[in-house]
Amino acid sequence: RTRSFSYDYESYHNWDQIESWIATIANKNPNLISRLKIGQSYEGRDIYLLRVGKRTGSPKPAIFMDCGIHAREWISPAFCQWFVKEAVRTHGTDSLLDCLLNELDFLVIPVLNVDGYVYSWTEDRLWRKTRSRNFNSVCVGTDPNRNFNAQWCANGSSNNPCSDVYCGPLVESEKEVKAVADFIRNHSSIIKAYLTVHSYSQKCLFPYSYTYSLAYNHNELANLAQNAVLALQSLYGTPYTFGSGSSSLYLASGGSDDWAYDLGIKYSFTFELRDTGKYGFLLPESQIRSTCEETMLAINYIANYVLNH
Ligand code: ING
Ligand code: ZN
Repeated sequence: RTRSFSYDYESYHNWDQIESWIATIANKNPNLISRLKIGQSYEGRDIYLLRVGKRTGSPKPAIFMDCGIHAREWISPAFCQWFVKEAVRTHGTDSLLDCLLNELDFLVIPVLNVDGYVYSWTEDRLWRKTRSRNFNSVCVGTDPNRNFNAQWCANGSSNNPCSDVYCGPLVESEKEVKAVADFIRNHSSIIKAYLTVHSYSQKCLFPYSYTYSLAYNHNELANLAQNAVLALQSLYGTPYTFGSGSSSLYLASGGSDDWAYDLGIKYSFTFELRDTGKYGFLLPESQIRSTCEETMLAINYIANYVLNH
């Protein structure tokens, strides 16, 4: 009832390949996947969202997940593609993911910062930001994960367009950020969890990053993150830590997970996938499979928890 096709999930793919993958996987699996365009990038590329879940006729809760906010973190889009592939592959097998897809939808953005992703393939492998032009500066781009409306442009961000953590000229100035924020606002009643996938440092983070203050359900988030990390580690023993962004990584305002949390999505997590710095953003393709397999366990754990709470 689902149809697979040949695609190498253990290689990194350029945007042209990912864009055609998005079309194909949606077209071949209409009972499980639908494709939406949620907006366009600064350079005019389409931003896609895949809704993954079984059609039931009644409205379902949803878990939102984006990949590729930062251009150079190539393992992130590889993971979102792996996740969708696993939904197709395990359809009808009574696996945990298959059962979850009876009850909820995953709303998956395989690559959010499409212009930056293209640039990281063609010009600068370590590019992070968007590709929007800046007024009165030769420097290009805004950090999309400093551009959300969460104490925008305060601690851990810069108002210098040449900085890699430039917050942008205005909140949601980036078309990519505006597109995802509008989508989430318009679907906030069904979205029960927000997940965003980055690399690297092997961490499961939750609000807040913009302050050292604790989230009101901090203990629940810490417990959930701990169990998600334990599930992940059960496969290959990959060491992961967890905690609020500010205490576990650094103070950073304008991040998407803090914004989603303050909008009312009480389960909001940033995953920082492999590794811890040996290869950093240049994670070898030989680690895609193991990284994605272990991460699936954490995502499935969180989804199952959220569905039952
Ligand atoms: N890390 C994130 C960053 O944007 C983060 C960490 C998470 C910041 C949540 C703010 C909010 O810096 C990477 N690797 O991009
Ligand atoms: Zn990142």
